[in-house]
Amino acid sequence: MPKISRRQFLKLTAASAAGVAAANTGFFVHPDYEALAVSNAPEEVKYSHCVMCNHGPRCGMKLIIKEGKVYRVEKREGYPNNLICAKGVSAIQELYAPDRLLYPMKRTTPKGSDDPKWERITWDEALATIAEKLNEIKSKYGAEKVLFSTGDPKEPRSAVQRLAFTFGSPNMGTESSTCYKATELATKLLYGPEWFTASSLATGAGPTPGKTKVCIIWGNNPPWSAPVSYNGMKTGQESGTVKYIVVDPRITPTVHAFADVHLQIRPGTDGALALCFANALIENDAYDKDFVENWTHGFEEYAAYAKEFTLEKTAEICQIPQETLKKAVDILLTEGSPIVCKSSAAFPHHTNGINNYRAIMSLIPLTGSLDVPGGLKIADEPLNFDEWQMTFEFARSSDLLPQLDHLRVDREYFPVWADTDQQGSVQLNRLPEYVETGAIKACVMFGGNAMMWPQSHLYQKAFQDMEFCVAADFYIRPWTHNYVDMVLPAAMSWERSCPLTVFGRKIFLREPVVEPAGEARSDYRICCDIGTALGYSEEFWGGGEKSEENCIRESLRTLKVDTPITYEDLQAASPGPVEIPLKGEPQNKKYELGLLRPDGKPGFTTPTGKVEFVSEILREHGFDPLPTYNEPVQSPVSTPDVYKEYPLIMSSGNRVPMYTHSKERNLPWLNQFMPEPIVRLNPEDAAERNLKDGDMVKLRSPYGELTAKLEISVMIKKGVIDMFHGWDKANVNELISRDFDPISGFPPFKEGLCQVEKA
Ligand SMILES: Nc1nc2c(c(=O)[nH]1)N[C@H]1C(S)=C(S)[C@@H](COP(=O)(O)OP(=O)(O)OC[C@H]3O[C@@H](n4cnc5c(=O)[nH]c(N)nc54)[C@H](O)[C@@H]3O)O[C@H]1N2
Ligand SMILES: Nc1nc2c(c(=O)[nH]1)N[C@H]1C(S)=C(S)[C@@H](COP(=O)(O)OP(=O)(O)OC[C@H]3O[C@@H](n4cnc5c(=O)[nH]c(N)nc54)[C@H](O)[C@@H]3O)O[C@H]1N2
Ligand code: SF4
Ligand SMILES: [Mo]
Repeated sequence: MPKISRRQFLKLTAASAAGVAAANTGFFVHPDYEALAVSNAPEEVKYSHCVMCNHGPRCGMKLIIKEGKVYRVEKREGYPNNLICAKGVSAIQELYAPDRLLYPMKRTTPKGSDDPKWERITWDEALATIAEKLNEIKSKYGAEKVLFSTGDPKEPRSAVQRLAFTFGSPNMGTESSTCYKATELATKLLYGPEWFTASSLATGAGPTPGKTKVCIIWGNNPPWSAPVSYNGMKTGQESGTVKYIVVDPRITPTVHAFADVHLQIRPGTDGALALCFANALIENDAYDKDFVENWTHGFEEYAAYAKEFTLEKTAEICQIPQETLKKAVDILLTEGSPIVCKSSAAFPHHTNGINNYRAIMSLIPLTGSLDVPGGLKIADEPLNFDEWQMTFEFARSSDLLPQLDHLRVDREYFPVWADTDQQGSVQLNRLPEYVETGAIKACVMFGGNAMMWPQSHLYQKAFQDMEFCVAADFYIRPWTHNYVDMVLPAAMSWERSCPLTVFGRKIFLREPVVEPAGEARSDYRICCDIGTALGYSEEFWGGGEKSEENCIRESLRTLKVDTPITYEDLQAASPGPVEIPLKGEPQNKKYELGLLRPDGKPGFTTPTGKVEFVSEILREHGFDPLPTYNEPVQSPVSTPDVYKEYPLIMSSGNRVPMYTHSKERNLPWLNQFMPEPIVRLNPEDAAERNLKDGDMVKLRSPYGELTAKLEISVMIKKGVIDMFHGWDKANVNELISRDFDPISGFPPFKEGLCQVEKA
């Protein structure tokens, strides 16, 4: 039975103030493990899914329940994703953790003080206070001054959008301010702002067995960050016909599992590498002339620019040996197309992130690999679901948002983002400025985390300076909640039924498998309760216990399908799905068939109607329209003076298998694998500094410093450090600059400069 140290246990139980569950034993595994193990109570089987990573894969789970408690987690056969990793099994500890938030609480000391002295309040009091404060701000300053937000938890999004837009604020922002949306934006600049095409191409895809010739994996390590997608990629590999190029500054499990060639690149220089590949393909006549001639815009300019990126120059920029680079180029030239690029939502964490990514993704049209078998496929007949699985109509982004769009808080800072966003997801990274200028005065957040951002203290101050701030979460997280006025207990995945669980064309009903802990309520119910308290009873069905069912019914009512699907249909099919068949056959080359544009004409939704190597949207906004390669804002090349004092490149937030962002440090089953923050350094860099494995080291940047334990590893490229984010007492984001990518507003999490020395 796993044990936790006395220190960890004290940490867990320290939070057991009123409203937080008390620990029952010193070795926290499961509150009733021993009793349930010998209990003769009948076992019930129920079905749900896991949201322990980022509400992304949603691996199916068969749950064994005894005496009303989840006792065992098993694989859910027949579910689209049915892998269960260590984090998935630990969802039991997440559910029953002794420090779970159980009741609404209001603070009784000023915001920002070390101890908010939380006081339990009733839901009635909480809802009345929220309604009074928000309505007061609305009448004094305007509804748009209230920000609605979600963090990495994606599932609450649609309900929070519905709440924001009904209230009259277009200012709903998500963690996608640092994740995914930049890949989507780069894709929109290539293919046009229409969301369905962009979202199906944004992060690329793995190979199709027997069809794909080359798969280039750019900065993505799925064995640790997405085991489900790793399994899929393995299947592609089994055909034996795909060649893999892996581009990563670290020697990851992905490199071991796949790479025919590993390009151990200097962080932030991928744009140069992609342009070098483009140049080689063009110079050797190995590109798709037909596609380029008929369906693309700006080829001549792009080809002329790419010419600058010779093998020699690129090897130097990217710090890759020229012979290794040549091997990769030879694979591209000899294997032919279609190719696929597989990347990740976190890839553009660079000051030149958008343009690096545009350069990468331009290789798809250049090689004629768009929407052909074995290439990057565009979704067939996409359903009108919002990104997080209620309909656009449910989220009210189709009817209310367009009328509110002019009140967006981000347009002045990030106009390309604002102009191409159809869903209502404002860029949040300038939150300190929004609050400082009075553009935002209050916030309602669901699963927010102030440590998500570079120089987190500015965001903590922003929450603190607002007139009112309320947060719904599973736990009280001091690094965020010390700066808010009120916390609300949110129900976890197994305790709730919203949103609908959609995989492609399969819709599953998720029935709650246990009662919510304490007075926790699901995010959908909380939104309906707040909406009702604000005076929108009709839009939120009066809130209350039937809120989730009402939300599901509304989503199904607004689902655009020939044969309507009802709640009862889903119940009857459960635990299986209701599947919506395609009307026609899956299509290739949908741009030829007029399936990508609202007017039904062939082509794309870009200003020119073609794939834009040279972006007219960027030109219109005064940016260089080419996928230009720019050095990171701080780098050995662009700031040699800073580099003298900080001679290491800081790569932060590369995923570790046992944690998701700031979560799960309170779960003993996971915490034992990495009980404290570590900084990884190459053996040569460590030797130069006289450092030993396990030394406590100081990590410094021009912006701050922290202390962590050193792990010496050949995994990381010489000259680069590797540190995970989300550590309360060693928050690497305090060391990162706020030099945002000027197009996407994304922070440079993976390219700044730093130094490591003995603590
Ligand atoms: N330095 C650095 N910083 C980074 C990154 C990096 O690579 N490097 N990555 C960025 C990326 S890609 C992302 S996505 C963000 C992470 O985004 P964050 O929002 O920072 O993610 P988490 O730390 O998971 O915090 C989520 C919070 O939501 C709560 N929560 C979880 N599920 C639910 C739910 O269903 N309902 C409610 N109400 N609450 C819930 C959790 O308890 C937790 O407090 O971080 C970004 N920050
Ligand atoms: N266990 C776990 N899983 C997660 C998460 C988590 O926190 N924990 N977070 C989830 C979220 S929100 C996201 S967005 C995804 C992220 O998923 P991924 O982006 O796949 O995350 P990583 O596994 O860190 O892979 C990124 C790889 O990029 C490399 N890299 C860093 N800088 C550069 C660069 O400049 N160029 C190139 N070519 N490579 C670079 C790193 O060395 C690393 O191996 O993971 C999701 N899954
Ligand atoms: S990969 Fe692991 S943490 Fe993520 S959904 Fe699946 S089981 Fe849960
Ligand atoms: Mo992310």
